This record gives sequence, structure tokens and C-alpha cells, in this order.
Amino acid sequence: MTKTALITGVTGQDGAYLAELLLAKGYEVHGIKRRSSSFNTGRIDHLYQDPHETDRRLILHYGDMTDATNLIRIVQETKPNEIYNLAAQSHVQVSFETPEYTANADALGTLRLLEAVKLLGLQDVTRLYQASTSELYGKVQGVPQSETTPFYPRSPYAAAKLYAYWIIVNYREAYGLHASNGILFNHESPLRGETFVTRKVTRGAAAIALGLQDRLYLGNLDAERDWGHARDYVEAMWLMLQQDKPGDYVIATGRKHSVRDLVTRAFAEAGITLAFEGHGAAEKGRDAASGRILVEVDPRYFRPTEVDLLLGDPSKARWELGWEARTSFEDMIAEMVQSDLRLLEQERGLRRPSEEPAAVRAV
Ligand code: NDP
Ligand code: GDR
Repeated sequence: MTKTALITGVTGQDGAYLAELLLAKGYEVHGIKRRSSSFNTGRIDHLYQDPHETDRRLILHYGDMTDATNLIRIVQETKPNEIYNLAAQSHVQVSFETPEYTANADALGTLRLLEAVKLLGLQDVTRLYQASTSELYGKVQGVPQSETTPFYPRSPYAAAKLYAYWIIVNYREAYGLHASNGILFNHESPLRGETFVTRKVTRGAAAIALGLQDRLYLGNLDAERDWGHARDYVEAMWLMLQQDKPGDYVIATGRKHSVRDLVTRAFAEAGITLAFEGHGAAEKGRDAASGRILVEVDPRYFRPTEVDLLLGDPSKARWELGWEARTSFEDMIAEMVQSDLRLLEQERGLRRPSEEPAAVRAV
């Protein structure tokens, strides 16, 4: 029998990779997208099927995590075997500017979805995956971080995700729901949003190499992250919902790099050797060949409270799910830089000579 999945946040990075994975496995996939004044389905356009096709397996519904009636209706109509709750205001720095909205979408949105399953009596039909995050660990209390490391959120985003994490655990214990938390460490890809640091850097390095941008402005270069590839991580989401019992799993590579390492690697992939000098807000990255300053620190990108180091221990996922990260940091950055070089070349080809290069927009 064909399985049915519902993905909230289907238009995001993970939603796109997960929809592709589930379609390849033969699922009927329902996705929730937000109404927007401009197109917001670019990441899944290659999966789109004309509504007039009879055997359509990707079906999009308008919806929003802040609208309980909408979520109840969609869950009632689709009666999914699996729900993947990926929708969120997912930018940590933006959450300091929109804390109430972030809590509404990320924390209460998760509760609304759980209530929809419970109110409709689908506890025994529907399994649920919650996009939890390594940001829960926040202020470093020891590394590597595992399922038993205490949480200490350091942003409105992380505090909202902490509520979501615990309400998933509570509904599992209180009502017997098959609901699992994936505590995913940072994962990236060519589909990553342009304002997250990896994509900002790979796009910036590509734009500078093509002569479309002079300089890249960044925040804290000392932050360290455990960066993996989104394509690998969505497999772990699916695996969690195939287990007999629900649970909470760290998904990570077990390797860390600083933002500075990331910048160095991305520029090298674009053909530029960078040399760093100075410290803190005065640090700069120079082109070792020409001496030109290409990277500068801009304190505007510093966060009110920073998460200095995230490094995951994925042992439980390895033993119980048989999951392991496959893509190395180096291969992933190479893939992202090459993809951005191609995209910018295309954009350059499409621009009229009088137009300002798109790449200089500050993100
Ligand atoms: P993205 O920001 O790329 O995608 C977020 C998705 O949520 C988009 O489809 C967005 O829609 C949608 N969305 C945002 N707000 C709402 C709302 N109010 N109602 C309905 N949909 C909404 O995130 P990722 O794909 O990177 O991440 C997926 C999930 O995993 C998120 O919950 C994130 O917090 C979490 N996570 C991500 C990690 C990572 O490293 N990528 C690590 C750990 C957790 P639109 O396209 O219209 O903006
Ligand atoms: P993060 O990702 O906050 O870990 O959240 P992000 O890429 O935004 O930042 C990672 C680290 O890089 C530092 N940094 C910068 N960050 C951005 N965005 N822009 C800059 O210019 C810059 N310069 C330095 C940051 O300070 C930070 O330390 C992501 C999101 O996907 C969350 O949804 C998810 O939960 C976590 O990863 C795990």
C-alpha cells in the first residue's frame, strides 16, 4: 500500500531533499507551503507535477504553523502515515528580532500539529518527526554533545525549539504517540538559504572570484560547528519513523570546523588563497596573491548571545538506525562553491549591463 507523508516546511532546504527522498521511495507526499507574494517553490520546482495529472504524488497545500484550523483540516484530509515537522522560522539571529513570531511558529506550531493528530484520533495511524536542533545545547557544557547532554538555549529560536522538543516527548509519554526528535547539527547544501553562514560564504567566494563582488562581511569567525550535508540528514529523519519505537537521536558528523576554516576552504575552491591577520572585530582576510582585503568582520553580524561550539556524537544513530554521515565537509563545500559559480554565471548572462550585480546585496 502507498504510504502518505505530510511535510511542513516543504519549500525549505530540508523539505526539498526529503520530498525527493520520499517520492523516490514511492510515497504520496503532501507539503504545506505558505502563501507568498512571490514564488517560493524554487527548491521543489523540479518535483512539481501539473495538478491535472492523474497519478500525482506531490500535492501542495497552503498553510501556516500559526493557524491551527488550517493544520487540523490538512491532517484530516491527508490522514498521513508520517508527518515531518520541518516548518520553522529557522534563523537564529533573526529570532532575536522576531522572538514572539518565532515562538508562535516554532514552539506553538509543533503543539498545534500534535493536537491535530490527537483530536482527529490518529495516534495509531500517524508517526511524527520533529526538527529539533543542536542549538538546544547552546552554552557549551562539554563536547561532544549527545542525547544526554543538558540543554542551555542561547536564543529565542533555541528556547522555542526547547518547548517543541519537550512537548514531543510529553505527547509521546502521555498519549502513546510515535513522535521522535531528530537533534540535527548544522547541515548545508547548495539549497541552503543565502543568509546562513555556509551559503553566504560559498556564494561570496564565488562572486568575488567572478569579479561580481569586492568584499565579504562576516560576524564571529571563531564559532565552531559540526557541518554535514542535508541530503544525508533527511535519510536519518526517515529512518527514525521506520523504527518500532520512537526516540530522540543526535544526527551529526562528529567533526568540527571554525567559520574561519570554512571561509579558507571555500575561497580555495574558488581559486583564491586567503591569509588572515588581526583579531576579533579587526580581523581581515587578504588575497595572498594580490594583497587585496576580501573578507572583513562586521560586528553587526555578532549575536547578543553566541553559541561557540557545537560538535555532535552520533553513536546512538549509528547503532540504532544504522545511519552515518556520508559526505565530507570538504566535498560539501566544493559542491556548494561550484554550484554558486554556475548560478552566478547564469545570473550574469541574464543581467542587462546597466544592472547592479545581484551578489553585492548584503545578507
Ligand atoms: P529553512 O529555513 O530552509 O526552511 C524552513 C521552512 O519552513 C520553509 O519551507 C519555510 O517556508 C517554512 N516556514 C517558516 N515559517 C513557517 C510558518 N509559520 N508556517 C509554515 N511554514 C513556515 O530550514 P531548513 O530546511 O534548513 O530546516 C528545516 C527544519 O530543521 C527547521 O525547523 C530548522 O529549524 C530545523 N533545523 C535545521 C538545521 C539546519 O542546519 N538546516 C539543523 C537543525 C534543525 P518559506 O519557504 O515560505 O520561507
Ligand atoms: P546557526 O547557523 O546559527 O548555527 O543555525 P548560521 O549559519 O546562521 O551560523 C553559524 C555560525 O556562524 C557564525 N557567523 C555567521 N552566521 C551568519 N548567519 N552570518 C554571518 O555573517 C556570520 N558570521 C559568522 C554565527 O555567529 C554562528 O556561530 C543553523 C540554523 O539552520 C538553525 O535553524 C539550526 O537549528 C542550527 O543551524 C543547528
